[in-house]
Amino acid sequence: MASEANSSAGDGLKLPEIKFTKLFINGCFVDAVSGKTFESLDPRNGEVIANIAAGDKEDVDLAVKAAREAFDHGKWPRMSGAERGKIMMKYADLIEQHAEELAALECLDAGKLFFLNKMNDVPVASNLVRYYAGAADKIHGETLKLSGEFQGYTLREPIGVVGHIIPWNFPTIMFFFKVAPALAAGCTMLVKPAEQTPLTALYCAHLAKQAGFPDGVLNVVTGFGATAGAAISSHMDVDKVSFTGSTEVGRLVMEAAARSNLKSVSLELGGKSPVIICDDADIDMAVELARTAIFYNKGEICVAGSRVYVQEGIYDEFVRKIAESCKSWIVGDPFSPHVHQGPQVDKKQFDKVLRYIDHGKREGATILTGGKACGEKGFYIEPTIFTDVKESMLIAQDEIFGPVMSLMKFKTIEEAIERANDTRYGLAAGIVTKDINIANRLSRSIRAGIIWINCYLVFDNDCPFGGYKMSGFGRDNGMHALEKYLQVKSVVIPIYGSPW
Ligand code: TXE
Repeated sequence: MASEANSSAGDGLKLPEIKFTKLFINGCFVDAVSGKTFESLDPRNGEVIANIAAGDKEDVDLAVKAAREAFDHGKWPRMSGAERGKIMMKYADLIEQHAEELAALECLDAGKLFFLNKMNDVPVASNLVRYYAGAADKIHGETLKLSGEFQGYTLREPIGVVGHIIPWNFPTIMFFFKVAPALAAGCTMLVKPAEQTPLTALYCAHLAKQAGFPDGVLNVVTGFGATAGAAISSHMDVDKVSFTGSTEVGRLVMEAAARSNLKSVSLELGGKSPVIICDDADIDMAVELARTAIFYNKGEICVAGSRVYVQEGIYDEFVRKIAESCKSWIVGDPFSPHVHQGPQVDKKQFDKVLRYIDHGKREGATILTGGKACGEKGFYIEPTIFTDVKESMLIAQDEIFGPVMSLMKFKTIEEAIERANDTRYGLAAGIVTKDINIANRLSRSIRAGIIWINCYLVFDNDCPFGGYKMSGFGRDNGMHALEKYLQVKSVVIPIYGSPW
């Protein structure tokens, strides 16, 4: 189970030992049926971190069988919500106690900043589990006064066996975005982490065992999308698939669900989010906000503020200041506390981002800062800003998923609304203004699932998150996420005895 990685990280931190590399099915770590493995790579240098079990259809079948048995005959869906909540609270404590190790694994596997993982991502995960643990005993239906001499009530029951297919940009948070509400609802499940970042999901499976979840409730099948992922979305015995990833694969997941058993589907997909900065904005604050909105997590975040619209009165000053501010944005080893931006997750994403940068140059946009790879090895890219961008350009339409901002000038609020909505996506938007009327008008007019006014990237357990348009449907976080994992059953009873 153990394997070797590089023994040192930036600033003298010791790299974590990799203890879990096998599939987690029915409470045990097991090899893939085929015996095959795949390499998980360190994005700092492209070197192999560990060989991970490559799950395929047969392994998905075994995990679904375990989850089905745990759902149909096991304790988990039949326990009181309070009992489920108690085990989940223990799980949250364990996640918190292992924050250092989880943060380091995430850094190694995904190139995400170690200190942010530890201070943000892991606490977000444990708090999510606590939030839904608290909700587990508050799932109730309605009483219904029906016409005629009947009364009724609704039951909200767990939807069944859930398949969660998750991406690599926030591996730990995504795991719990999906797993925590589904556990609270009483579902059983399997998770397929992204092939780029399997390590924290396996570690979290081990912690689930320690927390005392019955075997089969939570299974993890590592492997590739076209094999393990597709086996989940087309499985006849999976009741729901919850997916976060690309719009292209979201479409495949929905098609597979339709072709198999019409399982319920929720999709959280890509984005091309606008940040609108009005003439009355505090420019320094707006610069800081816009910079973080795009470069946070190296731009590998579905809500990245990749299109920045600045009103003409402050445009020139904004351009000057944001170019200046990029000089202090440090790209380097994500284990170092001084670094703001680590490497892109893998060579495929690195090449994709560089291709878009080249395309932007060829389309006639102007490079204000960055524009190329940096470092001798690994997948590092300079924070890049384009000016002279038009909506018709590919860099203004496609989700680049890297540290690349398109900066544009606008005149009127009507124009800003029109251009902000000129996208097939609708995940998030930012507005910077001191005028409450403009803020209200913009927030009502922009078609996106979350609008941040004078802030950006503010998430909360209680704040629903998901997309409009081709950014998908269904919500993570908040009580809305719990709904995704519940069915409503109506029960009807005559008031004065059976009429038949
Ligand atoms: O995503 P995929 P990729 C966007 C972003 C990025 C692009 C490509 O623009 O550059 O997608 O990234 C699994 N059936 N986002 O190629 O392929 C896969 O194994 C079932 C936005 O990595 O969508 C992984 O677990 N599953 C996004 C998950 O889907 C399949 C986060 C996501 O991978 C499958 C990530 C299939 N046929 C990328 N093919 C966000 N919304 O945050 C793949 N998968």
